[in-house]
Amino acid sequence: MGTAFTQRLKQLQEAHQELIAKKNEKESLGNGVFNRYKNPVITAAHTPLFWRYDFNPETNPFFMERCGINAAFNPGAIKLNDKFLLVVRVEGLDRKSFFAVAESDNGIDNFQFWDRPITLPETENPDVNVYDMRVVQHEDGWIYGLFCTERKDPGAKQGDESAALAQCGIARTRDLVAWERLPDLISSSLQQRNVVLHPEFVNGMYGLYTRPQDSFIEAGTRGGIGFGLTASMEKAIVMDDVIMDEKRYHTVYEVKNGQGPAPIKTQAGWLHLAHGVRNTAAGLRYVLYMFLTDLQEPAKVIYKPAGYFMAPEGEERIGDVSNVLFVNGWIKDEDDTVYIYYASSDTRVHVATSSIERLLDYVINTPADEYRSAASVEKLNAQIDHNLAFFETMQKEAAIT
Ligand code: M1P
Repeated sequence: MGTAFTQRLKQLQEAHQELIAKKNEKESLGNGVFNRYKNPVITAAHTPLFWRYDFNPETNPFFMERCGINAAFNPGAIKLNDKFLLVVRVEGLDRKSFFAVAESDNGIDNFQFWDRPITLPETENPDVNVYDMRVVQHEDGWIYGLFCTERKDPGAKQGDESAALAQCGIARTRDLVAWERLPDLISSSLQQRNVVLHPEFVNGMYGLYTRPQDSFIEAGTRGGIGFGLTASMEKAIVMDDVIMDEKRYHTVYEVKNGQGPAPIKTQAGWLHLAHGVRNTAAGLRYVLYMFLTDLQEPAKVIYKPAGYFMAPEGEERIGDVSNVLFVNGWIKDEDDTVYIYYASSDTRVHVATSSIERLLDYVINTPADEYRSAASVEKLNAQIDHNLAFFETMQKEAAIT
């Protein structure tokens, strides 16, 4: 074994170890709703070296990368056996994504990938690309993974090598190791991304959040988050989904939107996290927003703050697809801490923490969008009046004592 090989191997191992062992810290102050953390929790560099390098000096004398990883982002999330587990979308240099599990004891740092990526069985119609798995512990006892399966559009014009069909793939597992593939969702739309399983039965049926689109990129006429029921996940069919949260002019979700992870059940309703997309001169901008739905009717929105909950900041703005925050995984811990695993610019994964109490306060007490600048000024004046009255009371009380 040459010295150069040994030295490079040692340096790479040390750098990898240092990255995995790095402690994460909350960013100071924040907005009171959630706390960001300083370091991304998963990057392409977190993937094991033995995935990327051939360790045999005879077959890899320069110790060069053989199977490079481009990005690690958009993870599903679940807590199992006291471990925080992320089902990460890992993308190779060949642009193909696959799923791999990374685990941590505390949910904020030291995420380490399991030795092997997930071997996901295929249907008789092989997937070309799979991504963005929503992992849901359903009350039927299975853990379901719903993800986007993408294939070339069979109707593409000759020479068009980019037209694609996105559909919802479905698999289930007990342990995230062995997966059973079920048939893809049959739905009302030829394009179906961001499909999410509701964690409880609704009137004895499985509830699915959908996102029908007219084309691969464009939401078109039926844009919005839909909701529909299916009797079985072994042959899931939703033909009559209704749009429960629509795209709307001059909002942060005017171009399209999509359900994030499965909603969290709270005393006040189902807490939802979603992404909204708008167009700008610099291209599409993806931000996260929240809303609350009725406990008995999970498709009925009862509170929805105006604007975004979280938008890309600092280095989050830059990546393979810049100006994007996307989320498909969060974990509510036993103490009601909520760990939000969001990805930035289709490149890396971050964590932000909050609590059910804070998120409910945010979603219930943040004013709703009234869709006009003048209404926004009215809202602001109402808050200013409220504060001035409060300051006056405080001053009077201080004068008396
Ligand atoms: O590139 C941003 C995101 O674009 C898609 O999301 P949507 O279907 O809402 O446009 C997905 O490909 C997602 O993975 C990606 O992060």
